[in-house]
Amino acid sequence: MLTLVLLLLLKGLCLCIRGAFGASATYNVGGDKGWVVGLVNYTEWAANHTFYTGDSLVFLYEAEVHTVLEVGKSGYEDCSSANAIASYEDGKTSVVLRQAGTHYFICGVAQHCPAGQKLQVVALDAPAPPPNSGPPAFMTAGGLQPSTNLGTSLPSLPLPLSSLLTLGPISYYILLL
Ligand SMILES: [Cu+2]
Repeated sequence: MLTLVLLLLLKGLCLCIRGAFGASATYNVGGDKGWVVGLVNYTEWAANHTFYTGDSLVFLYEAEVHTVLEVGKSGYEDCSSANAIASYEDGKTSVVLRQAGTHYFICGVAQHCPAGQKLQVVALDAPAPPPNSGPPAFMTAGGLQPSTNLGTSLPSLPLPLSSLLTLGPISYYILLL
């Protein structure tokens, strides 16, 4: 439970940082395990991240063993490479999520996709950077007046010291008002 709260906090923090700087992020698909067959649930992996346009997915894999095919929805569902949009086999494939919406990737090696080596991610529109990073308006529009120097504006005391002692500090304060 605590871990979940911490994760949520971290996620919020990431969003804040992203909002403040408009930076794009890079994700290693599958985390430490990379782009493999049978070891990573890529649906789960994707669900643990929030993707925005401009972010990059990096597929790390053995070039002779796996490939990365970007496909459409039906290619993803049927594990079909027939209408692949793009094909990579270099072992380190970086794909920028340029369009908002769902992106589909499969491994083109026989039986890898049906065994779970397939990924779909939803890219959200990247949040706009803040319009102005200057100081808040109240600090520049004359809202802040020079502080009054209390030391010089105190009225000269109209009462002798003895009466002050009798009146007490509270009454003296009221008199000053
Ligand atoms: Cu594969």
